[in-house]
Amino acid sequence: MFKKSKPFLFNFILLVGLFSHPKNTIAQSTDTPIIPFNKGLSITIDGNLSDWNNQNNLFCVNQFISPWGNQNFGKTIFKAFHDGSYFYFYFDIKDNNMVEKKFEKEQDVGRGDRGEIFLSAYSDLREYYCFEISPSAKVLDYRASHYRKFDYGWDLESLEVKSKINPDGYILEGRIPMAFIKGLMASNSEQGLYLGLFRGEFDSMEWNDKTINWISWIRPTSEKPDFHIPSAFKKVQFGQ
Ligand SMILES: [Ca+2]
Ligand SMILES: [Ca+2]
Repeated sequence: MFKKSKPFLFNFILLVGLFSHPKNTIAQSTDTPIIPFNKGLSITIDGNLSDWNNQNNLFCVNQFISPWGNQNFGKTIFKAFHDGSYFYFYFDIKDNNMVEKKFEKEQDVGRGDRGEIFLSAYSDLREYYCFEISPSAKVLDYRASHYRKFDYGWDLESLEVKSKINPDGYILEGRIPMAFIKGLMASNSEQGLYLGLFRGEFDSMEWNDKTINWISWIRPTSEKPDFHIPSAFKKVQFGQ
């Protein structure tokens, strides 16, 4: 009796698995996600996302994880596309306690809440670029090479980003010229880049390893929090 019911149960579990999370699998998928090409979209970089409404053909990450910490963090959504001229993106981050250090130098961004985009042409991170953006759209951008060699003097002047702070979180909306991204892709032969999407979630100005929550779109293979390693990146391709 039990033996007979097994195939049914197995099929049922398969079906439930297939259909229970249809929109949440982009980061877990073994396929290479595509940043779609959209020509007709008119996006204004102003921190207001109404211009993204009703757009279905987007790269969308709506399930982030805390690989080393508390899963009880605010909903985090990242969406993006490109139009050949710019890579457009936004983070929509729920956060009831926004922490941001007074901005005196770029590295102050690293002392508080932020969304982060890392890009590399190389799976071994011999060279990669990081954009860390605070709730008030202050930017810490730098060039890096594995392992943790940071050149904070590097800036992407053409990065545009605006934010909107709401009572329950913040929105970061921005664009990066495709000329920069194509320049990176030109240095490999893969027509894609390795992408890191992260959040630093703080609840206090004090640096406290127990309460800072490091959030990612994929799970890096590291026992301690670290986004500056190859397994924190996942390959994506840019649609034609
Ligand atoms: Ca907008
Ligand atoms: Ca926070």
